[in-house]
Amino acid sequence: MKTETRALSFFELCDELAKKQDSLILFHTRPDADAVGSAFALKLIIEALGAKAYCLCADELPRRLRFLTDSFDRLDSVGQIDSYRVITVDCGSASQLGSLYEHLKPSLAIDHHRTSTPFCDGYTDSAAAATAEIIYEVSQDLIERGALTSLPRRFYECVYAAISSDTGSFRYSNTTPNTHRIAAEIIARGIDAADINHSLFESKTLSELRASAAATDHLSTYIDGRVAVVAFSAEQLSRLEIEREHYDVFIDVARSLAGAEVAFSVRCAPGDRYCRVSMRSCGEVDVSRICAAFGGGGHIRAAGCTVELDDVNEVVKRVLKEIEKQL
Ligand SMILES: [Mn+2]
Repeated sequence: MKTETRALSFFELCDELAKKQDSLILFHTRPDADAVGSAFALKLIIEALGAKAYCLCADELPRRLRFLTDSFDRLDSVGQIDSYRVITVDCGSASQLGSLYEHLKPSLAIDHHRTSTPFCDGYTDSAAAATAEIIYEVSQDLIERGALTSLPRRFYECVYAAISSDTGSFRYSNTTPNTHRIAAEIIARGIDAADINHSLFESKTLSELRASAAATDHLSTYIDGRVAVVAFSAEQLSRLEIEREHYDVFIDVARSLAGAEVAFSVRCAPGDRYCRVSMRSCGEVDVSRICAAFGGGGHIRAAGCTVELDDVNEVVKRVLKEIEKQL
């Protein structure tokens, strides 16, 4: 494993991506719209340059993101992998690549996570609300240089969906004037932003709505209501028949409780020997520091970690103890 990694400047990133080079684009497990949107937008840039590109993930495409693409590419259909440049997007650590990291060694990482463990040379901009903001800026630079003439409408739809998703439809504190500027430029191109936002936020399956109702039932508060928690054991999740791809609603329910400064969800999925923790801050608490204490990371107001224990109550206790230090 390479120990020395180099942080690229934005111009070096653009120089690298201006090369016509066949590429594999990897993104994190449990993919979200920023991971998928950034990867497919980058694929369209590389294809516009005249090279081949494949988007790979260790997990399946979640049903709710199928409006962005039909499917991911498969490693076994790529052929001779040695001839490809390997790029990661929206991925803060090698472990987030899952099983792909056993087969592929990335040479370029493009990311916006504040706490990240570099695993190869890369460009990180933690001021970017989404990795797709970086991909968009690169595309504009390549157009200015004359390396690219135009990009398909799909490119702009992917970037818009990624940014809207990571900003909670421009509501979260990571939303900047630059985020709105990029969104405005994209909408001016005639994409259907309302339709994308409907797919992202307003179209839920019955099972997802049931997951949300169960999360509301399981909501607890601690430290005078300053901390909101939704926790599910493996046994509860299988009894309630909540599907894996809807686990994300737990943190959304917890963070919507008025007065909560910190919200977190803990769940042990059926068959897992560990708990997954998602955390959000609505106040001063830096949740990336709390998650870093458990080997995870993320952003100041949105972070996560994995705790190698299947006892959900014990994990809630340990996380609360860490939060108390900052409250
Ligand atoms: Mn992201």
